[in-house]
Amino acid sequence: MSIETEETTRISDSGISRSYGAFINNEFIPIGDTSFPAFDAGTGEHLADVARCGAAEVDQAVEAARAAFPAWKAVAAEERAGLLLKLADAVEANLSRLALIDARDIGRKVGETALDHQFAINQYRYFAAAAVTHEGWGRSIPNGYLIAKREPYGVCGQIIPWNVPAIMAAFKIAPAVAAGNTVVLKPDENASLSTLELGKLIAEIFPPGVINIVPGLGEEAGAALTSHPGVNKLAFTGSSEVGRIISIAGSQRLIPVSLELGGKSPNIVFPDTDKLDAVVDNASFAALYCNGQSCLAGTRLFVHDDIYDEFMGKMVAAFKRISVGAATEESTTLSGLISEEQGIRVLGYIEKGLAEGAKLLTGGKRVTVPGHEHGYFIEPTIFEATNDMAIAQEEIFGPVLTVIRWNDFDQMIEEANDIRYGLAAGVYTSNLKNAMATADRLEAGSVWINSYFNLASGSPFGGFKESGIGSEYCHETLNMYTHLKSITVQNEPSEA
Ligand code: TXE
Repeated sequence: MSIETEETTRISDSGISRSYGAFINNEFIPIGDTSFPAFDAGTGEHLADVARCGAAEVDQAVEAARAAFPAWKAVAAEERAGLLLKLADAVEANLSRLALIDARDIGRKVGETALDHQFAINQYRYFAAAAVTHEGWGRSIPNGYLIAKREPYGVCGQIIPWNVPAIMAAFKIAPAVAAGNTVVLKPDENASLSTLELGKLIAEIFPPGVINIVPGLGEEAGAALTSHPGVNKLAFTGSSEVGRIISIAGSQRLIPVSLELGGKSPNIVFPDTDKLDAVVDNASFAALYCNGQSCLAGTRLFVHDDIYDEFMGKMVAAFKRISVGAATEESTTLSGLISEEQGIRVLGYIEKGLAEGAKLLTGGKRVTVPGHEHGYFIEPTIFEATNDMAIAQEEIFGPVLTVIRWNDFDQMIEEANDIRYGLAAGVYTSNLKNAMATADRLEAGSVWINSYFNLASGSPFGGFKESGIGSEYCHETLNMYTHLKSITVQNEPSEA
């Protein structure tokens, strides 16, 4: 995908507003006294002011979503699908400017944020198709019929993180509205702009109140949405710690909660692997996509003893070739982290790795990028470690890869599974039997064989263990957004 350089540097051409209020009933309500600034993550330029919504705005948004629900539920699935397709087309028509807004807002390189929006477009299209093929079932019973039908819950309260805002918004909005629900979505306070821009596109396509967006802080707008009595279903992506808070709030109200949480995924290289250079590329991408700020990142690389020296020689050389630079430069391979806070956290883990006795193979330091001093850039880093170390067990969310040697299959599987998370895994081997034996035994929601991040539309995506509850991105996701109701019909009343 080619994005022109001038276009990537001129935020003034991106159509961005100077301020954004809450998006309710297809209108941006005027921003009040309480707002927070959105800055360019690299340069620190003030991009816009965003409403810091509280309980009052959340109330208003939930009210709008409740009012819109009966009519939206009654809309034919084909029509809902048509509107999702229109949204996909609108995002496609705005792709370069949305990618630029994200690149500036969250500091990720513009080629990657463009891919995020492409991924989002695929989501809207996939769930348009799913909307019209999501069917219940029926069968004859003695003297009548049994019908099992799917019905939307009502208002879905959805909370998303900052790392891939375009993908997250699509992951939440597309299945919810495809199934006939209405939505109140809270974007992350570090990454609200492209989601609010999406609101402008939604306003041209969907009836008022079907999709509402309440920007704000987690403990304010997020907490108000989570505990709102008018919300019928909660969906969250973020840290396992906040996921637990949301799960408790949902269970107190006895409403369904789906969660997509953290990860620390194993990426396993067998000694019989073909094309080592390609595997090095895959393993680097697995660790560094999104600058390592991805729940799916393949951050625990298990490399077999027999090929360890050759493979790691190539991995270290590949990491050393990576150019760290500004998000808006096309030559950049790795850009900066979301915030100083995240940067300090990542450097803290690097120090912890050294203190634990892990061997630093490359990287480990902060980098200054001229003109982007506000940003927090960190060299791509590789540690040789053991699985019990904190750097191998905890989600670092930065460009830090932990490598673990293995030579015994059963022990490697045990270590790969010895972690609180279970989101994804990669396996590289030329032997199908190895691949399937490994995939069967891994405790992970997605296993990729001879690839990583291979998310074809419709792949079930969800976590085992503390990585979450529920599957997104697939046809079954619509089950997560619907009740199953049975209607039993008897031809005539039978005598008791
Ligand atoms: O996440 P939070 P943070 C992991 C990753 C990262 C760490 C912290 O390890 O370093 O989490 O990131 C909202 N009630 N992931 O602090 O706090 C918040 O406003 C309701 C993995 O950014 O979980 C935001 O919209 N909502 C992850 C969202 O929750 C609350 C992606 C996520 O924020 C809330 C991001 C509350 N009490 C981080 N507190 C993944 N699974 O991809 C916060 N929020």
